[in-house]
Amino acid sequence: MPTLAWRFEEFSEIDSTNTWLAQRAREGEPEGLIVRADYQSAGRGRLNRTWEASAGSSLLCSFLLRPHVESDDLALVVAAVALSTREALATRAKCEATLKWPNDLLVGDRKLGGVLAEVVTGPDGFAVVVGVGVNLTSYGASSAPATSVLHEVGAVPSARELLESVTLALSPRRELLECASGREKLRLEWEEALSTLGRKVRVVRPGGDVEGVATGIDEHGSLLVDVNGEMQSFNIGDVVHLRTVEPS
Ligand code: BT5
Repeated sequence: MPTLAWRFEEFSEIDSTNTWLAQRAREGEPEGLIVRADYQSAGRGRLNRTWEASAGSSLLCSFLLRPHVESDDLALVVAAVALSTREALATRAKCEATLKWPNDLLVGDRKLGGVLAEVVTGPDGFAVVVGVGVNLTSYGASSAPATSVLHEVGAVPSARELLESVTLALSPRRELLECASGREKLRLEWEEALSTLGRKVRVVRPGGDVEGVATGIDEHGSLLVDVNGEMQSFNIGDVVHLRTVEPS
């Protein structure tokens, strides 16, 4: 696959970078467009939740990808972007984050950022719009524990600088999505980066919560949880980290 030609559009204010890019995807925009904004008036999380960030405080961006993957493997697309953001935070900001399945960037148990992937279908097939929010200088009004790069390491790159590093880190991972062996590499890297594994977790689902020990990620990116000795896999849901389980 030839290297992607990334293209950037930037706004001082927008409703949501995901909403804007999804519309462009529907209109047939080719892969590789990236949008970044200083402020979102209607920033979104998953499941109709909101993403709060004051103007200029965060990296708020979305990537338009058109990977040749089955819908089963969409979690790995999220992982490719989350892992690239984590790498960029380490190299550009000296901020070491872990990932929480399925889509959070954490420092300790505090949320530093999140990823929101949405599938768009249009005349040119399907596209995945992957949005990333990272708290740089402040961490919004979240009631859950949150943090920022400034709070963790005392210095911050600009949102644009961090975005350039994420993009650089994403290029090789985007290529890995194209073949089974590449996706397996991503899966292994994701397992390494997930602080969810080896922990007692609660998976919160519409059908009822389940508790167990998170043990791994399967080939499609679903979370494997040992529930009283029975292995169950979850491809959707929120996870609450309960505690670390010592190996016996
Ligand atoms: C996410 O959702 O974590 C995905 C967030 C993706 C945001 C980006 S910003 C650029 C792009 N355009 C968009 O419109 N969205 C994407 P979720 O796992 O549902 O987490 C949402 C929850 O995180 C909220 O309900 C709050 O509890 C919490 N939250 C909101 N703002 C936060 C912040 N700045 N820092 C930490 N936690 C926050």
